[in-house]
Amino acid sequence: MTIAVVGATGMVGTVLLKILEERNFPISKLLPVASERSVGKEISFKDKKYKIVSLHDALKAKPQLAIFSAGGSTSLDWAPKFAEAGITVIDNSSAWRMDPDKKLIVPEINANELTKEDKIIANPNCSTIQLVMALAPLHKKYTMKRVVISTYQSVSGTGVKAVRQMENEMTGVKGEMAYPYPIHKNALPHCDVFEANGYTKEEMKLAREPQKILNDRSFSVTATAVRIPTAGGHSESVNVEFENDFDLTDIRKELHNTPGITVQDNPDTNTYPMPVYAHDKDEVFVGRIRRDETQPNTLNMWIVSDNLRKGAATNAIQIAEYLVENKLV
Ligand code: A2P
Ligand code: 11C
Repeated sequence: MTIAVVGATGMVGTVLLKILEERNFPISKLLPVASERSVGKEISFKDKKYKIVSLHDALKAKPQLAIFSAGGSTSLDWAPKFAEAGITVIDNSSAWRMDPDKKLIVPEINANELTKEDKIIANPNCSTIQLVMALAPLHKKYTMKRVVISTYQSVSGTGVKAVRQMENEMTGVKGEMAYPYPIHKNALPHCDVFEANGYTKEEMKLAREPQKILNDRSFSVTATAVRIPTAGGHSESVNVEFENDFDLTDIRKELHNTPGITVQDNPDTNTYPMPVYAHDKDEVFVGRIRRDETQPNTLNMWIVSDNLRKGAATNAIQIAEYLVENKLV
């Protein structure tokens, strides 16, 4: 099929192209799209060179599928135009996630909601995807009441400018700042912009998106999102209170049996998930699984995943694969 990748020169776009190639996604024609600044430049895909095209030209070419990862405003402006032309859009921005008419999909959890009529499909936020991957099987079995999460997020989630800021600071080079403060040797309790309630937008994505994905508003999530000077993935410290009691062995077994999850949990051998290990992998890694001894039916765990892969590109491509396999596109 003909597929457009919008934001092909960006942090997520580059990984999207790499994973489309790795998974041998059925592509007869690729349309790499970026801003007017990049039109005409070349990118490589499967040993061939492709010229970057504009959004206008990509729309005119009428691909069957377009994966957008070029920021919220590009998606707000252009996804409806593509959809009106009959093109199915998988959107990686936050633009459509909480729109009641759009589905928010993590394929392992709710791909079965998708139909041919879904023309704009939202990909959840990176920190949400790895969280719900671990919560979904446990919620099914023990029923969650409340989740308290603190994140330790990679600079790659902010984009190319932030990765460059960290590298410049590490090597003592003066350059453009993506953050209001240095990130090297620092931790910023500030991911995305602040909202009126004092939380950041990233924290509110973590509060709202899991309820929509799990189609259940009976549990709540409260979050603190922190940017740390790491590049390979996001980490999360998660405390979950359930309605029902659990056995730790069963929790490990549930997670172990969940496709897409790898349990790394052995204090005797210092085995636990870390961004350096999760980097460039598609799984969600879970460890430090232990009972919260201060409260009944409550669990602590540590979740790590590559935010550019399962947190963004891999999840979007899994949605595309589901659409193709089920003839929905
Ligand atoms: P460009 O490289 O031409 O700026 P990141 O999230 O890593 O910053 O990348 C953002 C991606 O979105 C890049 O590929 C960027 O292209 C693309 N992009 C930004 N603005 C637009 C726009 N108005 N139309 C199309 N693509 C855009
Ligand atoms: C971060 N979660 O790491 C962001 C990146 O809503 O898609 C992705 C922003 C989004 O800051």
